[in-house]
Amino acid sequence: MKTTDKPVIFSGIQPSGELTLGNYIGALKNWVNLQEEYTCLFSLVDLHAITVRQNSKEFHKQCYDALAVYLAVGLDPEKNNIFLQSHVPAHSQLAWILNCYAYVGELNRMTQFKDKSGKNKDNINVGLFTYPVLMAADILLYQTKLVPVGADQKQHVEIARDIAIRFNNIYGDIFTVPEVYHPPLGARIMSLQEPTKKMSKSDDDAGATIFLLDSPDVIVKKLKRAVTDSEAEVVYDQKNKPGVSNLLTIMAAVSDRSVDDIVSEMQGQGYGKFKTAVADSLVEFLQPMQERYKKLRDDQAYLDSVLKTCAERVVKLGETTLKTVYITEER
Ligand code: AQP
Repeated sequence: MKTTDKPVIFSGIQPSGELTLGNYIGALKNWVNLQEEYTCLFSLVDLHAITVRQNSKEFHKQCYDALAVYLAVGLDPEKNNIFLQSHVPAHSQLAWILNCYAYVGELNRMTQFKDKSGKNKDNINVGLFTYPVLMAADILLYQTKLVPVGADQKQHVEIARDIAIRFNNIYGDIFTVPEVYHPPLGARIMSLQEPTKKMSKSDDDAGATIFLLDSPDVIVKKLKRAVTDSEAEVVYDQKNKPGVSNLLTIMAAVSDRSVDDIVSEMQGQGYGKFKTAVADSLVEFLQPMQERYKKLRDDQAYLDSVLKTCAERVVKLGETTLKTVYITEER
């Protein structure tokens, strides 16, 4: 089944807190690069975000903050569909059906479920468990070809593929089987404090994460505190020098340079100078984006119009697949 002539991309970010540099390098940057070649659906996946308890007033604000970030990094709402997941009921409708084609055993293997249920012991809700099925619905609803995400989401895209293949084997060619797309550089940006752990929105140590709206002063402070190692040589070696390698990846990604180029520039400079160079490149990249963000965030009417116009388009796109699935199930 086909929805448009161009192949389709679907991806999303949870508006569950301030967006991070990990979200940018692992996801948003690639969305911007791919937006010309594909029919793109970029969602603020609010239904996923409520699998962890949110403060409703704060959450409402965060949805708009994240929308303004999407636009400020360069996603064009004229060319792309930028929308709140909850504005398109077909996501939940298809998710229920797919729940009946997903197995408890395969969901039990999901590392994100294990991590998050470990972190939220007082709220291990069913939504957290079936999260990958809702994500499969997000993807399969639009006959998605490519899912550009960070490395942590690979397992979820694989389960979406498995469910699509399983459904197609029973009912015929209903769903496009999606492929995962990871960026060539920066599929897993690491914590600045524990560089063997993913940089994350909800890290207890705010110094571990660069937020896209951090001020230059804060960025400089976080970089100064970033964990490296006891040597002083700027070399890319993920296994033995995870902190330095992470900083090299970050600098390369935001300045569109190669890691090798930065390594040769930093020969004999020591970690102090290296960290200053990383901070400078981050500030240089983030400042103009933050200027655009401020203007966009102040224009509530514009943000509302983007959500409304895109949701109208997306609702129609989603209906096509859902109808086919309903008819198929009745056969
Ligand atoms: N550190 C990262 N490196 C590369 N890509 C990353 N992504 C997230 N962190 C990194 C990618 O960003 C997209 C959206 O992520 P998400 O909102 O589903 O998850 P999250 O940012 O990890 O946030 P959570 O789950 O709300 O909370 P935390 O971070 O506290 O666990 C995805 O494409 C993801 O790969």
